[in-house]
Amino acid sequence: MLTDQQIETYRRDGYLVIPRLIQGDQLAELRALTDRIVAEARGVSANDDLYDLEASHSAALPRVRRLKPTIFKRYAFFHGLARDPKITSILAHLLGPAIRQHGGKLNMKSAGYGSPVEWHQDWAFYPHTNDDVLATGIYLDDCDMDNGPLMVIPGSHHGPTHDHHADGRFCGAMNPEACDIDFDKAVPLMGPAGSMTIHHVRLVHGSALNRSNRQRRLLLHEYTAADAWPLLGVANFEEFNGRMVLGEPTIEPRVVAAPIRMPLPPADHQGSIYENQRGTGRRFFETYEEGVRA
Ligand SMILES: O=C(O)CCC(=O)C(=O)O
Repeated sequence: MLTDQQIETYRRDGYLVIPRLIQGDQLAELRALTDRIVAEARGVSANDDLYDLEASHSAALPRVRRLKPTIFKRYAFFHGLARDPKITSILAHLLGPAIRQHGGKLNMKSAGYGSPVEWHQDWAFYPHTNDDVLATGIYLDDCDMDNGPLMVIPGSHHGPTHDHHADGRFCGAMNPEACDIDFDKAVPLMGPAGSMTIHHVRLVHGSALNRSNRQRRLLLHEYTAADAWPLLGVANFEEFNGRMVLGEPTIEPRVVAAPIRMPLPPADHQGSIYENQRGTGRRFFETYEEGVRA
């Protein structure tokens, strides 16, 4: 349950942190399953529909940057966790009684080489007919300032949708120099393992690299009110409705004015956010490739 004050804070600032939501056996299983899937990347030599690999990955020394949305189809545990009433009962306060999972992924940010994610708004990737859309993030590890917490710009979800294009193509990252945002106001979302972050789909956010010797894994779930329909279309209606996590679907999308830019034409390196953001030639956060060391 959320208090009225938490709901008000979310509406005003665009984010919340719920400490220790996932605990005990459930957290242990989440961590053990993730370890197992990452270990199975040994022998995998290129990105596929499950693994997004670090540039420094090799089949002998597996380095996974992200587990892709296919985890929700392949593993009953991930499928079930996205629908867990502990989560959906909280979301009902923010999105209403009917909710659909849009997508999700598990970002790794490993010790020693975990990549940063440049500033962006999720809305630039998947605009909908209304913006009752958000993402939750469950930390698999204790997260503090040193291992790359999710960073947000409070209140930025009330502002414009920023340009996420470079050289005429979608690149999945804002140009920090071309927008009117004071990045010194960024707030880190931290907490012990099992804590859940919530951020509004239009909130500006990103994360620095992991400078610690501890990993920082974050399981992201994207959710929409059931009457928020994706402007890029519904390819498979049965699959679309199969992603309902609470309440009943509708064929009457609700349309509310919100600033929109389409993520088109697609990125040169179309793929995960890391691939999209590659090669824009502009970086806010330092990367290990550039020689930064913890
Ligand atoms: O993993 C992170 O710290 C940021 C994730 C994120 O914003 C994304 O993947 O869209």
